[in-house]
Amino acid sequence: MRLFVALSPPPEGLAEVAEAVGSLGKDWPELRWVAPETWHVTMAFLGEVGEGVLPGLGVRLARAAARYPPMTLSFAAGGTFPAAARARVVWLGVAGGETTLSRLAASLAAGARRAGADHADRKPFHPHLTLARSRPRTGVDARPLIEGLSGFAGTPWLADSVHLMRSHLGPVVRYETLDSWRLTG
Ligand code: 3AM
Repeated sequence: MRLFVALSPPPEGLAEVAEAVGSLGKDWPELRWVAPETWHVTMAFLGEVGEGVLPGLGVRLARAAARYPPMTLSFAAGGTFPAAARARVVWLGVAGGETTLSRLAASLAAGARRAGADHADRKPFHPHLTLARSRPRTGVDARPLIEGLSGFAGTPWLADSVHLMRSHLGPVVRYETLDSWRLTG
């Protein structure tokens, strides 16, 4: 099964983003927008994981979560992967948490690795909320969109849990929450 670990921002925070993005999104036929009900902040991508790994994985992820405190985060400004002139992914940034957020991400990834859920192709951690992906493989020039999102500053929210998520790929991607752990450090 295809797994990742994520934060689930509260509905109020996501509603704010939906409102900001809704007005900007209409003029971008080259972008596929992610359905707001599936929005999340990926902390660690684990890739394909065998079912036998799940019990150990749960123990390791729980241990990592127990070492970090809840963090106040907020959505702020837009960005892209790679450069905005040929964007394949358009996202909203996550502010706050400072080094604690990236240390939590590293601990979750290390715990997963120790449990046997290793994903070799690991990119540097850059917390974000993916809003849209380009239809052309070459990407789109998303500079006007990023400009439109540059002033966005959402209401702060408390990240107090991490969730183990399963992706069900298909014409419509669906995410299933397999387990959740509170940040209690
Ligand atoms: O949270 P977002 O949507 O940015 O892009 C995928 C998604 O991130 C990412 O994992 C999240 C859940 O699918 N993802 C998919 N393949 C990946 C890979 N090979 C990946 N992240 C890193 N490496």
